Amino acid sequence: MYNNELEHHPQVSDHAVHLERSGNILIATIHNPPVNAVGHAVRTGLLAALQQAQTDPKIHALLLIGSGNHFAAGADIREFNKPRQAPLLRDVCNQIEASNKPVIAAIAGNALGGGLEIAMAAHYRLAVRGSQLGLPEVKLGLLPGAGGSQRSTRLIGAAAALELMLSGHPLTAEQAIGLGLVDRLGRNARVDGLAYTHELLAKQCGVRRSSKKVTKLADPAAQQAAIAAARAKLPTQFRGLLSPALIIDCVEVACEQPFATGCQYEAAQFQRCQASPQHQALLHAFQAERAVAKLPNLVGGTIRSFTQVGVIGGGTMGAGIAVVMLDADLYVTLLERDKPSLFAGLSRIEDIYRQRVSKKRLSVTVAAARLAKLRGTVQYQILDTADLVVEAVYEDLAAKQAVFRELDAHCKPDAILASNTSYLDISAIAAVTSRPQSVIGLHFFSPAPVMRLLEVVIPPQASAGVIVSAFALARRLGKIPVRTGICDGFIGNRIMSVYRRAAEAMLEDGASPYQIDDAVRGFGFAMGPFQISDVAGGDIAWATRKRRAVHRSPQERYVQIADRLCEQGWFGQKTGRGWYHYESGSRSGQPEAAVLEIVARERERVGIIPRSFSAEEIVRRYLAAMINEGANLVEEGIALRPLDVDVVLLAGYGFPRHHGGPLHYADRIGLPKVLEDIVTFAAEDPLFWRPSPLLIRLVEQRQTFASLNVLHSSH
Ligand code: 3H9
Repeated sequence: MYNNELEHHPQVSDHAVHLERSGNILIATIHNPPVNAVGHAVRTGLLAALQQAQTDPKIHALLLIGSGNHFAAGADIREFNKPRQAPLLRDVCNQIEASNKPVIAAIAGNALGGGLEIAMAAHYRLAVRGSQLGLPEVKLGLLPGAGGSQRSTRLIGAAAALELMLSGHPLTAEQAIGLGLVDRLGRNARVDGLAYTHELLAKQCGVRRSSKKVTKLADPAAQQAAIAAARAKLPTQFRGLLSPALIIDCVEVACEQPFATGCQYEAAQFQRCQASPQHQALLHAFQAERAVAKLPNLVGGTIRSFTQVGVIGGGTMGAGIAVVMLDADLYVTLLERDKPSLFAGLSRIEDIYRQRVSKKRLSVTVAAARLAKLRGTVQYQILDTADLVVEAVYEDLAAKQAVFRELDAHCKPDAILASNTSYLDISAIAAVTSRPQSVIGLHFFSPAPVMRLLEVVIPPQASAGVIVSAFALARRLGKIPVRTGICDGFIGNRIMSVYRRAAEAMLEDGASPYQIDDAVRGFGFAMGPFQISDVAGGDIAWATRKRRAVHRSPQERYVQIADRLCEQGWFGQKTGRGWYHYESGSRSGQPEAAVLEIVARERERVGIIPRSFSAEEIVRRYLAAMINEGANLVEEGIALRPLDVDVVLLAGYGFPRHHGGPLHYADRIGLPKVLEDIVTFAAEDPLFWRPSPLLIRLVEQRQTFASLNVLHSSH
């Protein structure tokens, strides 16, 4: 057995790459938890392994594996903003390929980015079934920078390489073998890797250099067609993005130029990407999405386990939440007030699974297994074993309090009681129970199974155990949890109501809804505010405006145009008319002359002479409103850090990821500039454009929002 032959050689073992010998094979294990990122120590360790393999005549081959659940998840992103330290990954890969003794990579878990580049530089590749092989650099605004674009094109051809690099999605081992990216499937990286290496040695297979492989490039016309097809998609799929365009260029060079020229070209493009604001923004988004799940100010608390979940209310939101729970393998009991509502709720859930099956996103068997964990009830006592209950009834404090009184009476003492309210005071809901420490807000976004954001609303009474459990649950549900304190609208909806008001003011002052939507899309949002209103239903925001009317200051500028539309029954897509009109059943709207007439009449009524707006000014005002309110939320302690605001807008409101979120973007354009804009706008509406005290302070101290992220994260 190969395992019994293992010898350990601590004298050559580097901290991040363990070396051991198995007969005439040197095994190098990348060990850099949590994800085996290829940092400086790993690169140095790999070179030491190569050196050992080259110089020791008893070694005939080098086997590369990873420890834990990963082969290697890519270059170490923590080194990105530091000076580069030799050896560079590109040189390590080239030396691996140049080895005179066969190098075999045996992949288990993730081989991503630089991790896959190492594997592609090796002479042979084995992958454990189910492992993931990908080049996700594009998601960080980068491209493979260690020869990956050149080797992948040679190994799998331009079309597959482009798909791998432009999508950033990993291939499974099974897909990778189909493409020729790996040579062998296995069950265990070490055991099967050793067996494969022995087999290669026995057959005297020798080295096989990826850079020399030409068979996949044999048909230049096919490669060019793949490149042209990818370029044609740039304006629609990757509008305004740098790295996708450069990835295509690199593939083209790989098809036409010698390997060394291609690598030089790739290195130059990698550096261009690395220096771009897009990379900084995407890196910030990646790191911020992980940082939000950390709660630096929280002490203690034990994570509870979840098996059974109750969901109160089977409307769109409740049904969606039930699906999220079922998808996470939890047992779900849906409670409704009467049998007809219960049947309607249960069939909504079934419909979601039916659609997934018909779209081939889920197999019939898996859908059936998930639905088998669902039951319905109209009696609260059935929820006595639930570990968590999420209430999703309509937004009415009294109705929610009534639900929580029932839950308090029937749920077990350590159950977590959560409300999905999108603006009500959770403390007032908790107050009707005998256990306010167990009450929390879990604000899902619609459609709940799709949207990754989960605002975790934390009332002051909530216990540490409840909070950490909610965050642990979010991870299990595949959501990005962001802590928020209590205020009307929490982080996301509060900011949205402000930038919507900025958009409506521009509308009344002279911009058309179509011009505003266009400008906002031009910045990178998928939709503008008026399109979103049509999708969400104008009646929802109308109800909120009516609710807030009693608290509205008479001095506040209130634009009534949206109300005029709603009074006509024009609520958007669902009524076939809103800011746009929709041909029967169509989801794409057309500008509506009648809307422009209403807008003109309203301007006349309030005595506004319309003026023109450039797209640039529209975006500047829209974002200034967003940034200012984001700063207010941090100042008030509703959001823990600026990065929490960024993640809410990125994960829940379609803020373009390559701008990193509103507060990251504000840092980039410069806070003095943002403040100057707000002060200028304030001349026309001082109540709305009140600069946030935090923004003023940061400008005075010549600081950035990012400085507050660092402060809080190091607690
Ligand atoms: C690249 O390779 C460039 C090269 O082509 C060229 C170079 C010249 N480095 O996501 P998780 C941390 S670009 C350092 O929660 P999961 C992460 O921050 C890179 N750290 O786990 C977190 O830390 P913390 C291309 C990293 O199981 C912890 O690991 N590669 C890195 O849900 C756990 O992460 C990628 O883009 C890294 N590369 O998912 C892959 N990756 O606990 C990026 C993660 O302190 N990574 N961390 O918050 C991923 O996609 C996921 O992390 C992965 C695991 C799927 C691996």
